[in-house]
Order: sequence, then C-alpha cells, then structure tokens
Amino acid sequence: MKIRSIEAILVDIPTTRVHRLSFGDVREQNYVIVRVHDEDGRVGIGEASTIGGPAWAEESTETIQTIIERYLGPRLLGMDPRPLRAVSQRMGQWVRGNRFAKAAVEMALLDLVARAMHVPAAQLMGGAVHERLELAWTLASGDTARDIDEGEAMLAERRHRIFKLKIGYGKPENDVAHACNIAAHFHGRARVQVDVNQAWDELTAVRCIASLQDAGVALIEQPVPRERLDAMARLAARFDVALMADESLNTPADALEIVRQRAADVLALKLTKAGGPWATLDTAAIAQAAGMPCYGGCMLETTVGTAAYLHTFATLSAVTWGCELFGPRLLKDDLVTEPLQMHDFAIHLHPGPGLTATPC
Ligand code: MUC
Ligand code: MG
Repeated sequence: MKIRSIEAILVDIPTTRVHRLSFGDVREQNYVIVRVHDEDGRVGIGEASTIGGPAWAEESTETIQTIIERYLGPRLLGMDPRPLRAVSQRMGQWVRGNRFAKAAVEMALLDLVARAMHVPAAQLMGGAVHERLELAWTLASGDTARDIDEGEAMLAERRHRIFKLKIGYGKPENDVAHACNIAAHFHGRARVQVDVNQAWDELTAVRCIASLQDAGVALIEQPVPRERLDAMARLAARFDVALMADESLNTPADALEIVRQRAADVLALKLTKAGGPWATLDTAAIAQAAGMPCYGGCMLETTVGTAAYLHTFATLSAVTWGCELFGPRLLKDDLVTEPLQMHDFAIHLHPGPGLTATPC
C-alpha cells in the first residue's frame, strides 16, 4: 500500500446562526479538507477546522493548506501509510508546530488505512470503549431569551441536555447574569457549563466564578489566558466547581504540566490542537494516569472532522464528561451524504469502515 497523491482543499460553510465567542462573532466556518489517495484508488479524508481564522489558535486554513501542499504532502508520496504512528513521528520531524495541518493529514491517513483494512477507525486505536457519548450543544446567540428557547427546543427533541454557554464577550457582570439565568432556568433538567475563551484576568475570574458556582453552573472552561497555568491552579484549588483547560492544553507535554500544577479538574481534548489522533491518545493517557477526567471538545467540525474526533474519543475511558461533537448541526451545509447518528442526547459511534461510511 502506497500513498499516490494528497489534496488540501479550502471550504467555507455558513453557520445556521451567528455564533458569538469572547473574541468575536462567527458567521461561517473555514475548513481544510484533506484527501489522501493510494495507488489502488482508495481515498482517506481528514479535516482541519478553524474558528475565526487564526483567532482561536495560530493557524488559519491558508497556513494549513500551505504546510500540507509544500512540506507534508510531497514527502509522504510513495510511503506506506499503515505504520500510522511511525508516519506521525516522521511528520513531527519535517514540520514543527502546525498541529492543525498535521492533524488533518493524520485523520486522512487513519481513514485510508481503516478503509483498506475494512475496520472502523476506532479499531486501529485499540477499539471503542464507548458506543455513545453524551452530546453538549453550545448556546451562543448572545441573547438570553433566544438561548433559553433554543435550549428548550433541544430538550424537547431529546437532542441535548448539556448546554455550553459562550461568554467573555460582554461585560463580566452581564455575562454572569446571562449564565446564571440560564442555569436557573434549566436547573435539574440539563447541565449548564460556560466557556470564557481566555477573556478574564484572575481577579475577574474569582468574582465571576463565585457567582456561577452558586447558580449551579457545572463546569468553567478556560476563564483566563492560556499561559496562566498559575492562575488556573489557584482557581482550581479555590472553587469546588470543575475547571476545564482548553486553550491551555495542546500537546501531551501541556497535559503533563497541567497535571503537575493541578491547573484544571477536567481536560478538553481536540484532535486538531493536539496535532492528531495519536497525540490525543497520548494526552488522554496522561490524564488517565493522573485520575483527571476528559471532555471531548470540538472546533465546530463538519461530519468529516467530527467522525475522526468521535472514533478517537470512543476509545478513551478517560472521556467521562461527554462531548460537544455537534458541529454538523450548526452548519448550513455538510460534506457527506449520510449524517452521523445523533439522537437521545448522544452521538453514536459509526460502525465504519474508516471514519464515515459516505465520503464526499
Ligand atoms: C471552544 O473554545 O471550545 C467549541 C464549541 C464552541 O462553541 O466553540 C468551540 C471552541
Ligand atoms: Mg473552549
């Protein structure tokens, strides 16, 4: 089995509504879709999703495409993709950082090899321990009444009973009032958690988390800038409410440092920020050894990326806080003909082969 060619295609898809994060509004999502072809005509598909171009992380779809076309693709040609870990190691030697680019290629290689072997991708990562994962939805319209209506509809349709609120855009007092109102509204019927996306300093975080904890918010995600592990550690020690590291956690080495400093209670895993499925498994192994639970994060992927995240998270017993693999539901369009199974408050593992049954 040999790699014959690699394509990196830019795709923009509008969201079904404005998605407001601490750093601005998102109206469309930008993707790099990677297609790896082998000499026998098989294709594997992967994806890198960015939020707000290089606003969430350093990479944009344009840098990802360049890294793949110029530095990864040409060197992979003619290689046997089956020793997936070894290929990942080689890519790490050719390209430092640029983890989103490497992750998209690794997803495509995983899909390709799993298809060639007629097995679900999860099987190549040790096999699934979860057949379903509880699935969160993000309420991020920026309007309390609209968010409550949206949450009610999700509950009635048995789609979601975990709601993540994106805050950090407005004045901290207003954001806290918004989150507390929603937490009170759904009390006893849904889990409410907030994602601050690094917007607060430590003093603001202390003030706001106290109120959010009292209101019954279950999880506080990345309240302070990603470099401030010292502040994250103090907040984790000070409050009972669970604190989750997202932007502070990229590589397995970051996970080790977070564990060492106890700078979080929960780790948000994402294949792109980690640099691919294998780095995600390594990160989860550190969490597991430290007794630190994980949450299956996302970057608002299409079904292609969502399937790669799902197959990976399904193999991880450390993922006990559910996941937010709802990306396809926020998009006006998708890249596959058959959607993933999302019902009864959960996303369900696709039996394969590969990542999804119906490539674009
Ligand atoms: C993030 O920071 O977690 C994931 C879901 C969502 O609404 O935003 C993203 C990014
Ligand atoms: Mg986050």
